[in-house]
Amino acid sequence: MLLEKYHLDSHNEQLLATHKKQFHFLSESINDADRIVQLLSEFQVAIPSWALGTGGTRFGRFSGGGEPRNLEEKIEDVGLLHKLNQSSGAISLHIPWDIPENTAATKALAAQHGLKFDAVNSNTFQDQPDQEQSYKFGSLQHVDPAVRRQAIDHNIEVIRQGIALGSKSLTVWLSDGSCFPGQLNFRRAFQRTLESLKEIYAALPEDWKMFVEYKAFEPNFYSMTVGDWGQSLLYANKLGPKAYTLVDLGHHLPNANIEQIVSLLLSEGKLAGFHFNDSKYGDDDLTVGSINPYQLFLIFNELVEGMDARGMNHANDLGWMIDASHNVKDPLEDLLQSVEAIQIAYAQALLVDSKKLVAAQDNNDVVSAQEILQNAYRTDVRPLVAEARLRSGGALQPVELFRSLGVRQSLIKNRGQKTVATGL
Ligand SMILES: [Mn+2]
Repeated sequence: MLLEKYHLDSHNEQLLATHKKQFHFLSESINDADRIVQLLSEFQVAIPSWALGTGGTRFGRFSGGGEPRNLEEKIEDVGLLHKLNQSSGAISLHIPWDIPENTAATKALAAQHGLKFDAVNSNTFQDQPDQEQSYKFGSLQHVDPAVRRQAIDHNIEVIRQGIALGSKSLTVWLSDGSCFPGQLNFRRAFQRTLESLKEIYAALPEDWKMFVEYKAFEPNFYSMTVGDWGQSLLYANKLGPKAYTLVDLGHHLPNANIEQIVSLLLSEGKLAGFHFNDSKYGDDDLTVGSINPYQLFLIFNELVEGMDARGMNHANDLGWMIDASHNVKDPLEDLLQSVEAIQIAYAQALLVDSKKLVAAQDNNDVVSAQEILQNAYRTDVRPLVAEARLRSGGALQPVELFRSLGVRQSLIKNRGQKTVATGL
């Protein structure tokens, strides 16, 4: 074990006095500190199996050393994160990058680390070595029924794998679309995709959800067949009550008002959940909160407002997952930063005085409305997040402990310098 309980205890012991001072100071200046800490403790963010190695770009990939070599090691890495922050209690598998060879053993290993299986993700955006039909011109939209059949069967197989693991949702992200005008008949491509999705939907167990993820561009650059939330919502509405729209923060055109999209999807009861990341230009997949933390806060503000309006449970009624990866950071340190950024934005959103905000809105008091939001956003809530970790048995400063224990060095020693995690 790279991280034992006594490591956590002695780390927390050293930081405890300073932390307590900061926590008490903050608790006295806000309402409901204990309630916020409790909600933070309950809030779990799923870690995708493909984020545990270096992401790379189309120009290259620089392995970081000690990357997990198989599914078991990926589960161990997520277990390590969860031990540090007590907020990463789920893993999301991508199939066929991660196919459990022995489902019972995989499940048992995850349970040993306190992990559940979040949404399972299908992949019809690249060809696998042994596959008969090519996805070069799309999958569920393809003009050839044999290609569509293969893509549908793959999704149904992913559902089957998910059932065995105890997962409850399937995320479908399609790269289908076109690169040039005239290449595709939009209406017919939509219809074919819908018919394919209907077959997959029919294979969902009763208590499952299907998440239809959209993306504005890339790898297709003229049209995407599920290109925005309107198209995703069309599919979800036509499919039925188990189908929802999934929002990936990086999948919009620049300057899109994502918080408004979230608000409306929530009020329609069609928001599935989130893929968190951050971006400067496009689908940059950068660390959550690293570029635009105010936007993240505004999104959480709509989430909290919208979920409360519908009486939803913040922790369980939507799917929360990180979908980020890149070349330059230690993937585990990066994930710790992402989870913390999510918790900070959530805690700030919980601080918003919603009654006062409604009163300001009803009086067209624009200045007060902005003050209310920014008072919450400018509160340093990190002591609340740290207190939630402390009460749950995690580390006060996860990245610091990760570094001081030399976890990466141990992983390199155990797994080797030149390991490559499965993925793109
Ligand atoms: Mn995504």
